[in-house]
Amino acid sequence: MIELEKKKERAYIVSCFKKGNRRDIEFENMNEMAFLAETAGAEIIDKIYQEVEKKSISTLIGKGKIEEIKQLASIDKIDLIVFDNELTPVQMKNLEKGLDIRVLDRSGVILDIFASRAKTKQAKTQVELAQLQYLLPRLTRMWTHLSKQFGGIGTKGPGETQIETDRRLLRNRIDHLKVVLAQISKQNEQKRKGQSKLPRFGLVGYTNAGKSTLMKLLTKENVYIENKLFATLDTTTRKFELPLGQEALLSDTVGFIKKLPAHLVASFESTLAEAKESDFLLHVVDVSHQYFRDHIATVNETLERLDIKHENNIIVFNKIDAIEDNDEFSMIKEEYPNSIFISAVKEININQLLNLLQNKYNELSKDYDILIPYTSTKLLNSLYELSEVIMRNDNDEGYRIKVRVPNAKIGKFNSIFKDLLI
Ligand SMILES: Nc1nc2c(ncn2[C@@H]2O[C@H](COP(=O)(O)OP(=O)(O)OP(=O)(O)O)[C@@H](O)[C@H]2O)c(=O)[nH]1
Ligand SMILES: [Mg+2]
Repeated sequence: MIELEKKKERAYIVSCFKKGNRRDIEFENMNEMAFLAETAGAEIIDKIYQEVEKKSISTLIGKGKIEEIKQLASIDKIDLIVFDNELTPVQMKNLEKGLDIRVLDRSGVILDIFASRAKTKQAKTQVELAQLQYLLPRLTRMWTHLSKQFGGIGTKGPGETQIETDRRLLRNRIDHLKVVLAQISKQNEQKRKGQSKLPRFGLVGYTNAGKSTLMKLLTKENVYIENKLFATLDTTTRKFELPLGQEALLSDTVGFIKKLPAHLVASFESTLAEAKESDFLLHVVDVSHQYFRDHIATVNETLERLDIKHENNIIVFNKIDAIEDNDEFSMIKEEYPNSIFISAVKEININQLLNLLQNKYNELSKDYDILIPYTSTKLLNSLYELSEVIMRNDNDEGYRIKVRVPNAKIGKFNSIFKDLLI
């Protein structure tokens, strides 16, 4: 019911913010909301905002504004009003009643886009879970809708008992989906454990920053790229080659956005597990975007919410081909001296990026536990050659050793010690 139709719906974007807030930022948020709504299939006819001292608990915007929007909307033949605010179930219900038009909020639109993009079982389950959690407190409103739609005698809407029953059904479904997701993430974890011990680089960043474009360029794999928000939902991991010839893994992940619904973040946690387990994260930023600094902050906040460390990330500023102002560009370079500036589309500075990855690769190392039987003592020499011994414990079976192997030596290390790992 919160899905948009296939045909383009004519929509207004409405935003309500406190007097004294920075208007340019609020307008940018509205632009982003419009881009989201367009991605979901709407045609944006106008953007309307109201600055208030205090947002109304029951209707968000004032009564007069509701009346004004209602009149404009009837002239413009508007099908849908999208609020760039998080609406409470009560506000949504009252706004729909007052405006007499369907109302969606930011979360509703994002969920809708995710629902239409989800392809794998994991993504579909994650989206359904987030949708149901969003729907649960709004159930009464949905029922009011239905009874209106099929209006007439005997369809005055279900009584409280019916709604309670439906709530219970929804809760059951939610519990079931959680179990399914836990199973999938366990399977994935198993799969990753069995995967190669190659070092893994993860791409994270704001939606539309160019993560998948970079992924495609480095791995030569065909990945989905689009100038729309949330082109990528599932994490994909592919091999790529470093300048000195070693192989490493690169993971492309779902992009982030401001005010991402909490349920969605929570349910995508397992998709992002791969990013979490990366040895090194590249934070891709669209530097040609006027508000890229806000994007960086949002991505870092989201990573924190997901308990993913970001202090050591390298920022990769992408789309330098699209920067028009050279002075501005010089300033940004000074502001972020440890970053790298590339264009994934025009293939500028890609070697520089690869060299950086090579250096990181050389720095990276992994810990292993190994048991060398006393009959194979001669292996100790190679072990010391290839790794750093962190702990050694001699017991009945042999030498139990914890070692740190630099990734550059993992290949050789594995070829000798693979069968002795514990
Ligand atoms: N001008 C320019 N455009 C780029 C560059 N890299 C990517 N783009 C464009 O930016 C848009 C988004 O690219 P994607 O690679 O899909 O971005 P993403 O970060 O994977 O986006 P999501 O999957 O939605 O999070 C596409 O239209 C790309 O062609 C670049 O270096 N320069
Ligand atoms: Mg992508």
